[in-house]
Amino acid sequence: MKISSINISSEILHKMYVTMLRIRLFEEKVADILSNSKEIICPCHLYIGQEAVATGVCMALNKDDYVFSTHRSHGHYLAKGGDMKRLMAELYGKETGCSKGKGGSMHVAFKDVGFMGSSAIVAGTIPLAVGAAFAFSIQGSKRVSVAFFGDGATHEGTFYESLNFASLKKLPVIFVCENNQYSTHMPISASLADVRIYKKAGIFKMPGIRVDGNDVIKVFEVTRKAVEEARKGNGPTLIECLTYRWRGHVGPSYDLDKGLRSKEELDYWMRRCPIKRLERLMFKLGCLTKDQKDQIYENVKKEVEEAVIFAKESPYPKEDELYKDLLND
Ligand SMILES: Cc1ncc(C[n+]2csc(CCOP(=O)(O)OP(=O)(O)O)c2C)c(N)n1
Ligand SMILES: [Mg+2]
Repeated sequence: MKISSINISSEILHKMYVTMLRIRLFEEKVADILSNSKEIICPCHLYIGQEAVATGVCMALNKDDYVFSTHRSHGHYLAKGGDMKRLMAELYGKETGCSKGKGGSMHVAFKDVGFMGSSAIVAGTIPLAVGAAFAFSIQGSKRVSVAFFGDGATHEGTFYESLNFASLKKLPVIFVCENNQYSTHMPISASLADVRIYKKAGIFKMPGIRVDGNDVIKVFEVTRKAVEEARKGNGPTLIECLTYRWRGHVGPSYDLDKGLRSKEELDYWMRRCPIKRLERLMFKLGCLTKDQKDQIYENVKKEVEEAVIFAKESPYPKEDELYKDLLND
């Protein structure tokens, strides 16, 4: 099937659709739990609205490629293939969690699928992704490493240092900036002298591309090209994905009462929902029927419910676990 400039199979479209839906329904459930109970007490930065970025990027990767994530971690974790039950258990602080209940939403990892970790330190994982790419390069491996980060991370010096070193050494790393146009409550126009983040790549003689981050196929397409170049030894790419988070910076609220963003702005972006957009395309192409759609929703809802049951039924970590796993043991 030919869509935009690439051939893409209906199998890939289905996988994209299911992945985005798993992220969306998982997070809506988390939002619901946060709003109505105290079962989850760790701060959760929800990814709803940005699903096409994690999905499009991770679809272009192999299982043994590495991904490094941020405080807004759930979408990256699920898209790279992390186990949903163990993510929910982590949010519940249980010993079956992917970080044994000691990391919470912002510190998750699932190394079996190359999801190397997330961090609360803004921009903190960018140099880690570069370090991993440096190791791949020294080993002569064809693997690539991806750093996901927000627009706010581009205020940090380590972002520029990382771009410079990666370009200088032609490292196989893809820098994926999710420009959701806010850093906590600050709009990007109040914090960056030049809001065209992709342009910062040129200073370091590497390609920089801006893409519609709510178009999963476009994100997949540009990432696939960047990965191809990286595997050939041609160095890094900076991909700026323009997108928007529907909820507030942290927690389930829409933050419309804070005088920071308008209902009109939120509505505009909700009309550009990345999942509905792909759904419409798949209907049009005849590769998704109404019955299939209903069945996919049912399956994903069931998977999310099972993750909640698993999390609730799991025990809390024992007290003697408290000081373990701190220094790489
Ligand atoms: C080094 C550092 N500075 C400040 C903070 C506080 N902080 C947490 S999230 C955040 C905003 C990050 O914005 P962005 O990178 O755009 O990601 P988004 O939340 O929009 O996904 C800030 C400033 C932090 N955690 N780490
Ligand atoms: Mg942001």
